[in-house]
Amino acid sequence: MWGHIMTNRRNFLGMAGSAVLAGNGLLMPKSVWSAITSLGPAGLPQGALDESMLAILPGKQALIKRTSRPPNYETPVEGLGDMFTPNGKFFVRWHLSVIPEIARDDWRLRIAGPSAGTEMALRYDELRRLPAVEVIAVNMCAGNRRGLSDPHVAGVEWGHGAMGNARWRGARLKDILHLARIRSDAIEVVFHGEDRGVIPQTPQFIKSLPIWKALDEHTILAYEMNGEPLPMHNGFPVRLIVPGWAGTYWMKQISEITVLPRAYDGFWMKTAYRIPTGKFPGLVRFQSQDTPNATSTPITELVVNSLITNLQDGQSIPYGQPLTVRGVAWDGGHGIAKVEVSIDGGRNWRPASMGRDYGNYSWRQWQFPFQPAQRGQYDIAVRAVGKKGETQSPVLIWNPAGYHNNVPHRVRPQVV
Ligand SMILES: Nc1nc2c(c(=O)[nH]1)N[C@H]1C(S)=C(S)[C@@H](COP(=O)(O)O)O[C@H]1N2
Ligand SMILES: [Mo]
Repeated sequence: MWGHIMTNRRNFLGMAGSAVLAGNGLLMPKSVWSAITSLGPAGLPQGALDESMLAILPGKQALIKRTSRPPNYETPVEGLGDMFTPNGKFFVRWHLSVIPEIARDDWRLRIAGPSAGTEMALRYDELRRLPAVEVIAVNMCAGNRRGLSDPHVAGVEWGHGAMGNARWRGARLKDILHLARIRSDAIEVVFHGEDRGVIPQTPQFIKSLPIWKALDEHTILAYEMNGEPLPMHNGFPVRLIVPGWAGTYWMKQISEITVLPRAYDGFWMKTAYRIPTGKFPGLVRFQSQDTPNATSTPITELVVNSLITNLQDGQSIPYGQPLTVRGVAWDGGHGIAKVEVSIDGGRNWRPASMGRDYGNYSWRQWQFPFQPAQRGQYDIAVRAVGKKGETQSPVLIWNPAGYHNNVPHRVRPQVV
């Protein structure tokens, strides 16, 4: 009991006198978040909560630091209520610790490989001269909510905030692949970044996409995020946007593209970011990476999911006032059919009203107004249904890397 109370104490940050650590080690006043901002849900491993704090990376506002080398920072849940997540509040995920700063004019994108008809290099200004398109899409780490895996699993112990929604602007990847005259035998397109491990043996972060997804008109090389240049920690100067698919494919600081007539077999495809075969039926398959009889298959599109953004566990709500539960819902790009809210711990569900539709790759805001009838704890939950009829899993589909946690989000505020 004591332990629980203390956890919550440590877990909530009071506004008065609270401070966050900037990248340079200076204490900065905490300004952008409310007094009840939480460092994460109580279900996170205690060690992870103890080590988390609000901290500032260059070009960012205060975010919840889960690890510092490499930098892994998530957005407090209250920062996910906006239609578009501001660049300064957008989460940051890196696998490798040596992250260069690349000047726009030094940036080059090399395109080559056995299935590219010509080898070529693009400069930043050349990329900007190609037809520009804008895509609104959710970027979410497949391991978002990993910290809530029960039993716990290894990896960055994320709460709910390894995600965000933004307007991405750039050139279509397919236009660039056509400039490189890709051949009809192309099977995968491979993407390299510029980040490196501390020791040379660390496998470089390299990912591939099936050719059909690379050629999709929504897959772009973005140089703008919400109308501004990308923050350095979100991939400046240019990153890949793969709408509907897990963040792992969204290569930051992209420097090289290789077009292959076969499957790419690097560590980040063959070992990492895979889910047990058959555990998540109904998701699109990455066939060239599906070795016969393999027990795992690459992660691909996101699963249907939703989040309550304006209420937290333990938050006090004044009795006698109407309460509106708000949040967002998203999926892998098929669209959200409906969102339902329960105010009685999941016994009864009623439809939420849906906000404006910004396209299937965007999240959708929703709201649910009601009048709390009595004082005491409310157990509020949300669940979304996708347009193909897919629902959120009522119980965790446990897997060793803690991916695809779409158990309905619950919060227990206190009406006082
Ligand atoms: N170069 C590079 N790109 C990367 C990564 C990385 O470690 N290096 N991580 C990927 C993963 S796993 C995720 S979830 C997203 C996170 O994007 P963000 O940091 O802009 O939020 O970036 C992806 N792109
Ligand atoms: Mo990720």
